[in-house]
Amino acid sequence: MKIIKPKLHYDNMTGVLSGEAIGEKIARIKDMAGFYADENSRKRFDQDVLVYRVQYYSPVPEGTEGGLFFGNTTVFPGKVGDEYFMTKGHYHAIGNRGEYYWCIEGSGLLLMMDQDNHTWAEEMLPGSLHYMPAYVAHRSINVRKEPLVFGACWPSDAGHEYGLILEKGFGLRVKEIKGAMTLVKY
Ligand code: S6P
Ligand code: ZN
Repeated sequence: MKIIKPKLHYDNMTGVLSGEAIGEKIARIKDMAGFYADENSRKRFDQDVLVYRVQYYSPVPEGTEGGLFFGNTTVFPGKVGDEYFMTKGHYHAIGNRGEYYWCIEGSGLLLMMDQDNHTWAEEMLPGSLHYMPAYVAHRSINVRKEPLVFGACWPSDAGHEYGLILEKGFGLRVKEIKGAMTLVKY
């Protein structure tokens, strides 16, 4: 019997994936219009600055029922005005799909919001594991001066619903106020 060599490699220390069918998604300041409280500060920023980068393995086409995607996200350190760099945040387009995150490097907060806008935060630190139930939006925030790196695994038909987040916000914002990380209402 032929033993097949692995086609994919995952670096446990850094979360970096290598091999075939690995995609990348990047978000720069110019891609974040409408997500930060201080839109004027965002407009004044160098538009090409990287806010976060996602690397993911898609063994099946996006939208395939029953498959799984596996990836990592690096949220770079920085602030727009007094608000820390963060991901856009999303519900899954197919709302009844859950997801796992695990923190690899750095530290931050994972904000979660249910459909009634009830919002809560979990601390992300190396080794923390986070389960996001169905119908719960998720956004990750880097509250330190080093990159925040976390892994993720989600259903290949989950999709991303960003429009609702732009419309109704995320319940809480994470800002640096008088030198301290502070959660404020939207
Ligand atoms: C996908 C998963 C992550 C995020 C990534 C960027 O379901 O939750 O890969 O896509 O962290 O966040 P966002 O909110 O810009 O998609
Ligand atoms: Zn997700």
